[in-house]
Amino acid sequence: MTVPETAEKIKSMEIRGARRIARAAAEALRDHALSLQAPNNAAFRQDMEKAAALLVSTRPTAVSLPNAVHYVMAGLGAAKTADDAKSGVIHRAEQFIQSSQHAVKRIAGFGARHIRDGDVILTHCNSEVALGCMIEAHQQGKQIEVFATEVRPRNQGHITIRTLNDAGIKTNFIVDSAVRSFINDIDLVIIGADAVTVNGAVVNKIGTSQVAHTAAEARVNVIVAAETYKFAPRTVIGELIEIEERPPAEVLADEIARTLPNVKVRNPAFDVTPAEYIDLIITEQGAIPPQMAYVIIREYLGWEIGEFNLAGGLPVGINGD
Ligand code: RI2
Repeated sequence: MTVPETAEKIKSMEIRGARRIARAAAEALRDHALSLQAPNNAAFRQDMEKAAALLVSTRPTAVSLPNAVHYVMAGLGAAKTADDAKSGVIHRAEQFIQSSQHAVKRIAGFGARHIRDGDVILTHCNSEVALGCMIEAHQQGKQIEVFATEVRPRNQGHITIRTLNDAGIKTNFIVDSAVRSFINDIDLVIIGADAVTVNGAVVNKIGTSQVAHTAAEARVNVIVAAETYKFAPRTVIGELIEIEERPPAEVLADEIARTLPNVKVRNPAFDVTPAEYIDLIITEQGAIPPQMAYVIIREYLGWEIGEFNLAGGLPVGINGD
């Protein structure tokens, strides 16, 4: 798939989910590098940077996207020729794709250990890693039951219940506003993340903070499954995560909205759950309390503060792995 095609599919959410977005961007950059016939290294770099910027501009919240792009673009490194730059980018893209697959498996393994036989689990939205934990526990023979929310307005819950159904897991499907009615039946909440900030706040699908708040009130543990590339390095220097606001028509049909001139439809796609409502974040490097998010950013993301391009735009590349 070309870079513009991938960018369009990410924007329209045909490709969605923080990990899938990141992976699709890495694949698009790899394929672009492969097909690019640049006359020299500078031209190659310039073209790749344009492609990277287009991909990053598609959705602002899921930090997995700029992190993946940053990782792949670091393959340009100190290359002196277009050929070196090309193989650097391809190598980094392949590495990212592989390590992302590996991360999902490791998180599933770690997460499953937190699920006990007989647990009733609540999940919100459609997170590949969160589902991976539940499926792993199920495959280990633990009898689990899941409550999955609908997830207005894009109904990602439909994808979640299909996956759970196909895995043979007993599942209850509820509207988002029914969470509090069922919270006393729940043993554990497991969700994914689009971004984790330096202070351990988790940015995830709209409604997540309500779920976590409700869980905290009922003393139900909340576990977040998130690969390290969902941690947001720029929050170290005070940058806030931008919350994407999507088209009003996702919430209210245009023909109805047109008849309501005094009504403005708001459609934020994500919200922020503070660290105090999260018990554990499970990464491929192990489980951490949210307060340790800084360590993940510092130790595993491989970004140094000096690498941040403070003027905005893409971060500058780094050398090596
Ligand atoms: P995985 C999704 O965002 C959801 O918020 C989900 O929890 C998160 O990405 C992580 O998904 P959207 O693309 O990477 O549906 O765990 O807006 O699959």
